[in-house]
Amino acid sequence: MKNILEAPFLIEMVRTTTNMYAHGWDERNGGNISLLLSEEEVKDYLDPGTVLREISTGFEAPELEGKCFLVTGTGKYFKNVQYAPEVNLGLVKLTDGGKTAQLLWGFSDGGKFTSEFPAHMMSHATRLKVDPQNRVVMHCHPANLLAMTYVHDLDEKVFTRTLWQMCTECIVVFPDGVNVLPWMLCGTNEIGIATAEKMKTARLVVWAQHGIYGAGKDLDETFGLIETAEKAAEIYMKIAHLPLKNTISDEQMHLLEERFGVKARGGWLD
Ligand code: 2HA
Ligand code: ZN
Repeated sequence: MKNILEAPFLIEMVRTTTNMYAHGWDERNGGNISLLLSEEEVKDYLDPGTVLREISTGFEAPELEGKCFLVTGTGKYFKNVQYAPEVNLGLVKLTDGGKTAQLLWGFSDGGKFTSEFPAHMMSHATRLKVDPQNRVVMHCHPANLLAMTYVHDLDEKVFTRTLWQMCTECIVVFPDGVNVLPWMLCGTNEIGIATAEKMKTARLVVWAQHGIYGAGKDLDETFGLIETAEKAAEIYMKIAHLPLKNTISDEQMHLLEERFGVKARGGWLD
């Protein structure tokens, strides 16, 4: 067996958590990531038949039966992942219709997956139906997106249009827009179900007064998606209290759609 600490997926996960911490998106134990891995990717690094522990998930996800995920641990700090990946990360395989997670590697201090595991797994199940290439669900607490949920209308179309208007590239990066959930209790199956429902129509879901979820085909792309939305929110928070003199018009948005071959969410542009 090869050393799992040298696996490309593990190196990328360590780099991503470290980078997210450096961006200030994951204070203390804030944030969590899950990365779907193929059997092909893991087979050289561990034996899927060797189960260290079985952990009950508290939900069902039959669509994810037999699937392996590298996931951040509950109560663990993103800033520490790079120093002790085997303590702060775990690799699990879902069995029993998603009700049981078999721990194949990691969580070596007896820990377990993130408290937001339901939202992650339910979002994976939803996004895989929309896009079979989806591999990543990422949650974090970027300051400007969070700030925006205190002062901006939470209507999804209005919220998205504001973000699109803040940077030219936004509509190109997230033409499907941003969905928004009102404040809900985190860590529950209920917020998991609600998040997954919102993931049917967009890869970004804001949790008002809490943070954001992003989904994508790899860690880099998903990071970039959240990074772009957070940049737009930063511009908004810099200008919201000033008289607005200019913006990006819907006509200009249509030029971007044409130039970059994207289509904005139906009916969200005039
Ligand atoms: O894992 O971010 O939403 C800590 C959180 C909970
Ligand atoms: Zn959170």
